[in-house]
Amino acid sequence: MKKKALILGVTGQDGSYMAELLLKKKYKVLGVMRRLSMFNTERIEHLYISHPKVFDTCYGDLIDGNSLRRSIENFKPDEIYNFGAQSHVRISFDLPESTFSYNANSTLTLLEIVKNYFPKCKFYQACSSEMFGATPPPQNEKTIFEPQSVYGVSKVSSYYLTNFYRRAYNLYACAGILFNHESPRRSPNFVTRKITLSIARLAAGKQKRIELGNLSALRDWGFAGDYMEAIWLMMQQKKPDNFVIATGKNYSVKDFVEYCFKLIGLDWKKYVSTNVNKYIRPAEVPSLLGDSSKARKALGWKPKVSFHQLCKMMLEHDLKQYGMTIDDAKKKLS
Ligand code: NAP
Ligand code: G4F
Repeated sequence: MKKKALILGVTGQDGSYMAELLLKKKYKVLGVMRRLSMFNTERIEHLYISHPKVFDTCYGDLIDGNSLRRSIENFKPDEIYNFGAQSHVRISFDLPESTFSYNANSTLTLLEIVKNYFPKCKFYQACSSEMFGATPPPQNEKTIFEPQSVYGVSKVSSYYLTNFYRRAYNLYACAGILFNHESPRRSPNFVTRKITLSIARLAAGKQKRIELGNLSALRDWGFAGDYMEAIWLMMQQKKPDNFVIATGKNYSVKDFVEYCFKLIGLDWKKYVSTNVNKYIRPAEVPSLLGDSSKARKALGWKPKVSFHQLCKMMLEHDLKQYGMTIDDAKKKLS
């Protein structure tokens, strides 16, 4: 019998990589997606074609408990992966209530459904290094939370709910505390993808400058594909637990910009300006650096893609959209 996995947030970066990984591992996968006025299945479109019998999606919304219950009841999954969220930290300052509902209340709804109707079903909750907020690095599973946004607080709530349901009702419920992870599928309003897309547009003559916010923030950036492996491993252990997933190295936003520009032979300072008023956050998370030694030991996991490989992978992908390689862009701009 094939294992069955239900993915909330399947149209997002992580959900799409996780769907691919699980299909490779011969799971049957059902993705839950919300109704939008435009189709938003770009990241998973290929899966309907490559896996017609074992991959499908249904409509469901994080704040529509009946829709979640119905999708779980109909599909009867062995594992649920909850990646669904309003995942943009800056935007959570503009949309605090809906962010909290999507990210925290929905976790409670899902855990209640699992507890009441499918107590054998394993549950993964996507938590975040944003929960550490202002606590100085390095951060691991024992680090105190000091979130700096409603997004961070919502993830702390989802973390405690997951832990509470595991303890009180003996559910197999894991919280993954993932540090920033990126890929060519990252939404363009996160800083890494904004940078690589803007450089590609610059090389294609479609943009002249890049406007950014805080360049000194430090992040521990890994590759999303690597992090999905860690999550799957978490869900295959004898006992459920919480794990920090990170590379253990951090770089500033400026480092990311500088290296990507260097790849195409340009001096970033001539093209990048900062607009602190536009991009500043009421409270910033200055430095994230994960200590994932627990996951490395217990799960035998380690990241494969380095920071510099990640920058190159993302830039190569974005240049390709304009029919260019890194060398083409270098020649064109020299
Ligand atoms: P993402 O690309 O923004 O994906 C979020 C997913 O949630 C999308 O599929 C989105 O659907 C869905 N969603 C949002 N609101 C919904 C609603 N009301 N009903 C149903 N679905 C809804 O985020 P990601 O980078 O893949 O991250 C996945 C999860 O990990 C999130 O919970 C995020 O907070 C967490 N996380 C991410 C990182 C990171 O660095 N990427 C680090 C730590 C934790 P639409 O496509 O319709 O918007
Ligand atoms: O790319 P960001 O928006 O990601 P942020 O805030 O670190 O959040 C991401 O990682 C979290 C894990 O730590 C996830 F939980 C969350 O869902 C999300 O995936 O910003 C990174 C840094 C920030 O310090 C921000 O102030 O880059 C700085 N930044 C500078 N200029 C910018 C920009 N961020 C964005 N989005 N856009 C800019 O122009």
